[in-house]
Order: sequence, then C-alpha cells, then structure tokens
Amino acid sequence: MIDLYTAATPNGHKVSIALEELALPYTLQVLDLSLGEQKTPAFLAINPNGRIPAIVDRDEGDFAVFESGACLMYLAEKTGRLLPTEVKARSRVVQWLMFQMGGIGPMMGQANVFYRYFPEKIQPAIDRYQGESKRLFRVLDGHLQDHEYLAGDYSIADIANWAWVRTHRWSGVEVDDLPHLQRWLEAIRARPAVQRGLQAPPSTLELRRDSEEKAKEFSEKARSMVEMGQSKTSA
Ligand SMILES: N[C@@H](CCC(=O)N[C@@H](CS)C(=O)NCC(=O)O)C(=O)O
Repeated sequence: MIDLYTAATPNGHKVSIALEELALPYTLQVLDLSLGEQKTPAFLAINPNGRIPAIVDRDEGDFAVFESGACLMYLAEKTGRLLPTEVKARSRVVQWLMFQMGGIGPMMGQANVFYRYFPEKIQPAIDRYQGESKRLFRVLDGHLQDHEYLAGDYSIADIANWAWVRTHRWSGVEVDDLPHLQRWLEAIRARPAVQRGLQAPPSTLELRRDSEEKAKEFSEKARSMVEMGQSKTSA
C-alpha cells in the first residue's frame, strides 16, 4: 500500500492520476496547505522541502519519495508501465517530464503567484510568466501537431504536463489558438483514470465554472501560503 500526501493542486493530481492509471492501492493523506500542514516535523521527515506531493511505500520498508516527477518515475518503475525501459524511448519520456518539472510547472506557478495571489499587480512580472508559459504551450502544440502523445505511447510525461496545462485559465493563459494542444487536453481528460485522479482530492476550484467570489477566496488562502513560504524560518 502507498500513502499519498497531497492536496488538490496540479503537482498533487499528477501523482493521484498515475496511481489511478497504474491501479495501485493507496491511501489519501490530504494536507491543508493554508494551515501549514506541509511544514510539520512529521511531514518534513518525509519531504524535507515541506511541499506536496510525497509518497511512502509501506510495502518497501516505508520508502519515502518526494518531488512529483520522482514520484511518477518511482511508480512507473515499480509497475513497469508508463515509462519504457529501452534507452532512447525512456529518454524521450524523461525529456518531456523534465520539460514540465523545469519549465511548465515553475512558469505557470509564478504566473499564478503574480496574476492571482500577490496583492500588488506587478505587470512586468505577470507578462513575463504568462508569456513564458504561453511560449512553452506553443512548444507543446508544435510537437503534438505530429505526435499523438508527448513521447511515444501515453506516459508519465503526458500526465505531468497535462495536470498543469489543464489549469491554464487559472494562470490567465489562453489556448484557443493552439489546436493540437487542445486535442491532447481533451483526449487525456476523457480517460477514466484521469477523472478519478482529479477527485483525489477533488479540485477546490473548478476552473470552468466557479464564481469570481470563490476564486478570490481561493486566491486569499493561496496568498497566505505564499507569504508563509517566504518566512525565513520556513522549510
Ligand atoms: N517541484 C515540486 C513542487 C512542489 C510544490 O510546489 N508543491 C506545492 C503545491 S503544488 C506546495 O506544496 N506548496 C506549499 C508551500 O509552498 O508551502 C514538485 O514537483 O513536487
């Protein structure tokens, strides 16, 4: 059995989607990030970086894994699925996984901070992170023009990128002019395991439907989390 320490965020959903796709049994340990539950000594013993997601594999001597990309690779390797073993095929998946970990995630994350959470609107910072997110979306769109998935068959690279790109409206970045990216977003959204993973735990904010008021409430909670993360003593 695997314990998944998580919250309803793109990084958290990457791992719950992978667990669902791989049909691995798991328990859900939902942390309230606005209360700082990711900074408790008990959780820091699992992830010294004090962030979700992390997993603990109870069948492997309580082996702990942090960083969502590392969690995806661990689960794929444990089951022999969603990550090929042949050297070049594996490298292609890892390349697109790293593209998300080093590009899409950080850029969209900072777009959210400056566009949604910061009380001051610093327009050059908003433009920088939204612009860089859009540039990365164009890279995905160009690649998906002649590839069904990012790297051969559906893989952890698709799961990682999809969990972030699907939240593009929250970052204030549109994809109307990116038809191949839209096709891929819809194809992955239609997978039953993806739908189940998104319920673990359910998104607090449904990006297509929620009211401005709910978005504001969510942003305020996220802002206090960002401020807490800036404290010098924080993990
Ligand atoms: N690179 C890390 C990023 C993890 C991360 O930023 N997690 C966020 C939620 S998506 C978090 O735990 N935030 C709480 C905090 O900043 O204290 C990963 O991919 O696992």
